[in-house]
Amino acid sequence: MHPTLTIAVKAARRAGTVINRASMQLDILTVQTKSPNDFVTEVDQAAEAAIIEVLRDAYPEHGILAEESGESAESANSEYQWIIDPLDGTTNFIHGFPQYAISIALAKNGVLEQAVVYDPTRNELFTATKGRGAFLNDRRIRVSKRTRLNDALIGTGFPYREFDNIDAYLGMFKDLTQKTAGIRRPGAAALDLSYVACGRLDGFWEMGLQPWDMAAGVLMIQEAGGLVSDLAGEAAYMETGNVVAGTPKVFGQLLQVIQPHRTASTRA
Ligand code: 2AM
Ligand code: CA
Ligand code: CA
Ligand code: CA
Repeated sequence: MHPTLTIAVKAARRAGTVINRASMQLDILTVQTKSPNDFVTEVDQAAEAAIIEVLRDAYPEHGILAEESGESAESANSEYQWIIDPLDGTTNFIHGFPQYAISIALAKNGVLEQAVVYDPTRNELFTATKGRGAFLNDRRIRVSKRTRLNDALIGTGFPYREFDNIDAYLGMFKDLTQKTAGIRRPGAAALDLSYVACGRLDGFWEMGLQPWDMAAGVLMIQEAGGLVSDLAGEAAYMETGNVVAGTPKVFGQLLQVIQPHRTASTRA
């Protein structure tokens, strides 16, 4: 394993310990509301602090972009940036619904190089290094061999914030319920993307994501032989927050169903 990835895995496992311990006493959890429908707990913050401590110790000059603490002072000058979601799926976590993960990615000059997504409830560790493939624990993973949208199981996330996009989203949803084998909404985008990478899902789409929701999962899919784009079929997903992904064949068909539902504010 690349030494940088080893550090990222160490950071993710530390956060996993924090989260697993807290999951045993959810009754004493303090939930704060950042904005309507957007929750944060002391566990998100403690997990993020644990991750940043490990990364800073190893790479003090690297920049950091993390959900709960924002962008570090080093980010402006460093060619390296860590993109961190310390607890992806906070709503699930709060409810004891076991579908959440830690997501850590490293970008060099904006290009994703390393990725870790760790599911602490199942002890599943997804990793990827640019040009070196993707892994689940010690096993090499590939996207599924499914070729037809009709046979495909597709993951998604519902809009919860930018409700101006909801009609465009619901149009896509309505169409896809009739053109796929099924749609799943597990609730943690980083894990959903990792599930595409290992073939549990054949495709995925969501609108309004943040960079930390998708950075690690995107590299995971690419290194597993899948395709990722924004709604225009281009690569601006980190900027627009809209992402479409899948096996090479399913991806194209998914994009074709989605595209007619785009609006002026959701072109890409
Ligand atoms: P979070 O738990 O790290 O905030 C995509 O659905 C992403 O949106 C999730 O991975 C989740 O990341 C984020 N999100 C924030 N608030 C949400 C909510 N109320 N319902 C669903 N997802 C939410
Ligand atoms: Ca959040
Ligand atoms: Ca998230
Ligand atoms: Ca989070």
